[in-house]
Amino acid sequence: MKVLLIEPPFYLFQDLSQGAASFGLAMLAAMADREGHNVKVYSPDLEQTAVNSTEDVITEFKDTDGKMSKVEDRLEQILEDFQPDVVGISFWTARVLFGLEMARHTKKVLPDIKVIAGGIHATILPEDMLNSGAIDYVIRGEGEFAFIALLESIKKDMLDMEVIDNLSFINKDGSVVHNPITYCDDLDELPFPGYEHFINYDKFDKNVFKSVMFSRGCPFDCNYCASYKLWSRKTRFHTPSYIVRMLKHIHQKFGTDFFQFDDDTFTLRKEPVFEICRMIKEEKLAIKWHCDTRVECVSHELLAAMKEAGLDTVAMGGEKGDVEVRKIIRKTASLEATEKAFKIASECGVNTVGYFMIGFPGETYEAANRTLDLAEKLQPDVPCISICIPYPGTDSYQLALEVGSIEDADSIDWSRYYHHSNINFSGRINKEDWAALLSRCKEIDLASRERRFAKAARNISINKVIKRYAESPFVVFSLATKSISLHLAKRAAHSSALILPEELIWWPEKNNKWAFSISFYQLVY
Ligand code: B12
Ligand code: SF4
Repeated sequence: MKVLLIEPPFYLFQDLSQGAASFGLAMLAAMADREGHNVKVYSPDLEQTAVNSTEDVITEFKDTDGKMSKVEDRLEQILEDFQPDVVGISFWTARVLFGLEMARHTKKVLPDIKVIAGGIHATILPEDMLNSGAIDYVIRGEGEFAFIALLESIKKDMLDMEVIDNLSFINKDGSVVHNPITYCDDLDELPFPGYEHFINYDKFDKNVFKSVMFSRGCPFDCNYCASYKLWSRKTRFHTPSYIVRMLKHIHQKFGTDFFQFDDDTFTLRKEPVFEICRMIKEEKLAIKWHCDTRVECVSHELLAAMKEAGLDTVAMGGEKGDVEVRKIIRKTASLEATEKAFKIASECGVNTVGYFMIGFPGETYEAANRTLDLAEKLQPDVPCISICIPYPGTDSYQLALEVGSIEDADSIDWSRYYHHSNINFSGRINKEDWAALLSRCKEIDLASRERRFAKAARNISINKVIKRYAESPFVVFSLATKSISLHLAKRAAHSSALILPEELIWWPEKNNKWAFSISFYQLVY
């Protein structure tokens, strides 16, 4: 069968580039391909990024008024050329409205087509998807095996819907049926991500194929997190050998030399991470990488080994400076342990990203300020300060209902559900204090940029710049001019240029052109 997978647009409407191709869709594409299906993946955000960052212009798809018609024209063109039998769409909360638009448009162009929804938002609110009228089936949770089973079933006219795990569908009597959820026990059974199925993939930056995962599932239970809805709280792991073979495969096939481990807590088990590091060195893989973990899951010995194997940046949660709020969000690590972890990382020469959040439902101005004190104290290279958004399926969503910062669940604009969206869900912080907090966040970000700038200036090597120039002259030229002018402008005006493209740090003003700055720091790292 012909299968078209779609990642609905999101960054495109914010004037931002997307830094990574969807790992989830790359996995589904590889699975479908292994089963003999003809599969393509369409990502408007990545095509737009290719438009922005190369001179080899594909087409300009974005409407200036933020509407979808150009994306839809492009979709129509793909549907007519490819004539898929099935379309699968990935739904994260912030992409929901655009995803449903694309589903509707697909059905308009090819009325008999089956449209399948998957991803975190579809997993949590399958009824919303099915009742939209644009979606025929929902796959909840882990998608790979359920998706293949569903494709086979569609081929056979859906005679066996009851036995497809993870499937939600509307029964003949109009009721919604949810089949039980199961997970893959042996992750090594999965193929490597099929990034080559992305339309126009050869025009993308080599490092958008950076997403990889060593484990699935996180045993912790932070109150704002929805990850367990997708993977459960049981953690499953690949073998180190699978991971190193996968890194090597992507490195050789696409030239990717910067990877990002998308695990919730990469160093949950230390021994296999030591093993991965040992194997990367043994294979002489010339790569750098980033991972996310928790402060209680690192040690000096481990970070030193990871650094030797190419670790560039470790991201850890500083989260909250207020001890009471830490209890509410269920952060078990002490503030001392948090400080120690950041200290160890910088002793090992590893760059750090610190995640912090303000605006929890029920949080006071004073408590939020204590978080900003912590961000200043820890001094990570990148302080990534987010606004707490109560995602559906989380306890913080329930708290937001309780404090009245969400009044009517039906009227929520999901397209504003991203951590840089300027919505105050605290229910306790008034407008003036909120504005003061945001302005302090900007100050903290600005100070961190100056630190990074100084660090980069200390480490600058002409060889590095020449190497980057040889790889991509256009990108380096535009980064250099943008960075210098932005830096000067910021120094002069303390403007709100607060964002790095990769980490998407801080973004209160929508469509703010300055928001997408690329610092000089990235030229030399
Ligand atoms: C890496 C990551 C990012 C990267 C994305 C890089 C990339 N490759 O796309 C970055 C940093 C850019 C990012 C951004 C955001 N992220 Co994020 N991110 C993740 C993270 C850690 C891993 C995602 C991933 O690749 N998973 C691995 C793949 C295999 O999983 P998957 O894509 O979900 O796909 C599987 C299933 O969902 C399903 N599936 C998915 N699509 C489909 C489609 C069909 C048809 C089918 C059948 C099945 C199916 O099958 C797949 C294979 O099993 C997850 C947490 C997690 N561990 O999953 C959070 C997570 C997805 N992110 C989250 C959030 C909130 C965001 C942001 C909104 C945050 C922000 N910046 O404000 C943004 C914007 C997201 C958006 N554009 O919609 C939340 C989502 C909550 C929600 N309700 O949407 C999560 C769950 C984190 C959390 N703990 O709560 N993120
Ligand atoms: S550690 Fe990360 S993934 Fe695990 S529950 Fe907390 S926020 Fe979610």
